[in-house]
Amino acid sequence: MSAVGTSQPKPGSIEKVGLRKIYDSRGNGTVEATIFVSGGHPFHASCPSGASTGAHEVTAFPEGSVERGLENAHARVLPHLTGLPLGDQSAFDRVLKERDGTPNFSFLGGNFATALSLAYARASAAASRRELWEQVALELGTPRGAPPALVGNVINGGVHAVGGPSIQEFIAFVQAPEPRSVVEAAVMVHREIGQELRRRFPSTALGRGDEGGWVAPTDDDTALSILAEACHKVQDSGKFPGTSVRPGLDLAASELFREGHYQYQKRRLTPSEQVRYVADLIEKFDLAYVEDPLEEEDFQGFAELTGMFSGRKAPHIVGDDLYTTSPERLKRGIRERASNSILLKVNQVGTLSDTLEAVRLARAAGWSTIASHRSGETTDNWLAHLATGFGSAGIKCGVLGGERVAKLNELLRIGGGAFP
Ligand code: 2PG
Ligand code: MG
Repeated sequence: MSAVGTSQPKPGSIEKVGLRKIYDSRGNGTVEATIFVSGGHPFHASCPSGASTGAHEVTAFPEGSVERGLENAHARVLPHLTGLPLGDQSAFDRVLKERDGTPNFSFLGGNFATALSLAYARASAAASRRELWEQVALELGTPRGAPPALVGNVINGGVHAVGGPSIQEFIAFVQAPEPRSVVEAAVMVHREIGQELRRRFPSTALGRGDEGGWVAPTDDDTALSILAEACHKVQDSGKFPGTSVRPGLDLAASELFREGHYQYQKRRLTPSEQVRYVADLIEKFDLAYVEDPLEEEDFQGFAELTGMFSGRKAPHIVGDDLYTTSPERLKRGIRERASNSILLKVNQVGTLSDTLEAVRLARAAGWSTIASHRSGETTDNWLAHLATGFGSAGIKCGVLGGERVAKLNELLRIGGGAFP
């Protein structure tokens, strides 16, 4: 982070940097960075990986290999990090970019850059005796407010599941004044859906997909009705006063787009039919959240859909693959009014600094931000800190599975509250 005031304790400097190959929740190799600061204290951060990756994301690993990333990092990057002072995120991230020397981290790997950038952010926050979320909030001038809503994936489809619906994610969008209700209400939606699936498919083996949501042999329409029903049930249960529980979707439409059409199990739509279809779903199911309703190059289709909804009733219309967290692509989206929200995934762009820039741009445009996990996750919990520090409207995360719960439990810690 840049300067945080003169009365702060003087931050230290980087003594040594280590990298280690570790494994994500799909069993794929990824990377953990460790930054040792003067005095020998280590700060770790690891990086998740996507499956439905956007075409404009930075390269995750050079030549698709964690080992090659380790070699390249040791040869050309790590020696230049030793001795750097803590407390200047943009300077640190600039060194990563300069030493990488490519426009898209194809030498170092965006996942290496992400792990390093976040380990550095952790070390810097600690040097200023702050939590990571506090440091980020200070950098952005984020006021303390309600916790982010949980954008919780409860039914998995698309490339995150085998034998499920074509739409990638059926989401419970849960908003509450404090994080415990957020988490408990989302878990209750997940359970309700499990019960309903058991009732409908009594002799089918049901499972969970990559993000911990249910996988069942349903089509999109059935999955959406089951989701909406479960959200209503939890909302009406009276157990969570002041809490709003509404359905949402990540269509991950680039994954459905083939030869100019959106290809679902049971329908094949032209781009303009797709806009109408999604608009109808928003109205029919009162969706609070719609991510990637059109494929990743269709700024115009996004703008058409966004233009149909305005004011307080407008759902979050969120660009994920459309923007890939890139400030440049976001600027275009803002100019063209393509959406009203951006999904933020640090490893799509490779550094915390560029992600902070995307937050600033979105804020200035009056858009919401949603800080997101990836489908292949580690147990690291920095996402909870970023969602809070960014002042994001939502944290996108699965509801169950150790690597998802790690972030939700961290939200409870950040949210404060009394012990125990
Ligand atoms: C998405 C993400 C996370 P992946 O499309 O939004 O839910 O999936 O990490 O596979 O890109
Ligand atoms: Mg997405």
